[in-house]
Amino acid sequence: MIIGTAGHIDHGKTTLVRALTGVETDRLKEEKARGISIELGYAYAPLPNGDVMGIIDVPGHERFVHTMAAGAVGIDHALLVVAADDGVMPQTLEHLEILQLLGVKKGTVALTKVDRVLPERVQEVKLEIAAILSVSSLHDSPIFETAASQPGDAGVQALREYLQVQAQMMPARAQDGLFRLAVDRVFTLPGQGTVVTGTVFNGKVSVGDNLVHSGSGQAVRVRSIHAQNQAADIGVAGQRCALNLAGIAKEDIIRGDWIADARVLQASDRIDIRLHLLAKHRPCSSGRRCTSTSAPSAAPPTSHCCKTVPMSPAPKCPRSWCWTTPYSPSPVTD
Ligand SMILES: Nc1nc2c(ncn2[C@@H]2O[C@H](COP(=O)(O)OP(=O)(O)OP(=O)(O)O)[C@@H](O)[C@H]2O)c(=O)[nH]1
Ligand SMILES: [Mg+2]
Repeated sequence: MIIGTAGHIDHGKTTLVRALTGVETDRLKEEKARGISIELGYAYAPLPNGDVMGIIDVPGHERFVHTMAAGAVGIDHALLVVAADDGVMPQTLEHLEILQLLGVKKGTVALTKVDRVLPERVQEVKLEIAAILSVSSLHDSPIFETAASQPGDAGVQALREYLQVQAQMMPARAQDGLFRLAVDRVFTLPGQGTVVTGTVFNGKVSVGDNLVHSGSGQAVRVRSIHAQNQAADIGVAGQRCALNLAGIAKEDIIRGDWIADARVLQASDRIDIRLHLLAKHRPCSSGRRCTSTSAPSAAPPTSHCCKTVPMSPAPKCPRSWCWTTPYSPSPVTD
């Protein structure tokens, strides 16, 4: 099972991952200096049944939301982190929406920093969390109270055991279908060449396979594989894999590219799109339709910008964006 963290900046995601796995996922000098996560972090923990559970730690800063989205692609289980002192904040909501857009249906909530607040505040934030989850695909998620910076915290222990059970109960993903891996990192290993890492969406890959890079159309050959952080002969759907590739330079690949079976990467002159509106939408006086992210009762209002959708035969819209942000002094609501 691949778990992805989510949640507002400084709410304790990286601290919690460290407490759960013993792995420090903030590796960059800049991350250590600034005390915030900037890049995706990866931690792996063995399961009692011999499998490996992977955790992707995402940054919470609003400027790195695209990095969070890249990390959340392909995860099986979300670990939504909410700090008991702050409560639900803008990126709590934004990350939750991204998880829904990506179709993540399973999750767990860690209510962190409970050592910093009184019990009444814990109950208050639990209500906020229940309210935002109730209108989301993660409405069944249990909430664990944690104080991850305290050694041997009972909440972290209970959360670890719960996640382990979830991981062991998760049915294996089907391995049929054509192989494709979504790249979230690319680097060069001295003496080995280009390595990409990412989650396998479909199918399986073996050492020696010939694949194609989506961005350039270049053919690549798989020299070696690491699956769930261990050397392997094959990588299968649902695993995080690192592929050492021959035939392509690091500079040719960027996050978001695919490494896939050539039959997946067919050009087409038409696409089907299914649009998913995040919040209820309503017609407004200008003839546009704006989405209005009205927050559930116990939750604070959301801050989110939504693109306007001109509805035919609506008059031309003077603005291309509609902001409904109750955090701003004078929100535009129509
Ligand atoms: N008292 C207390 N402090 C905590 C707890 N969890 C995290 N912290 C502190 O909160 C600060 C932020 O923690 P991080 O784990 O870096 O937060 P983050 O969510 O990973 O932050 P970004 O990745 O930048 O979004 C650090 O100083 C932690 O030591 C906790 O349970 N209790
Ligand atoms: Mg972090």
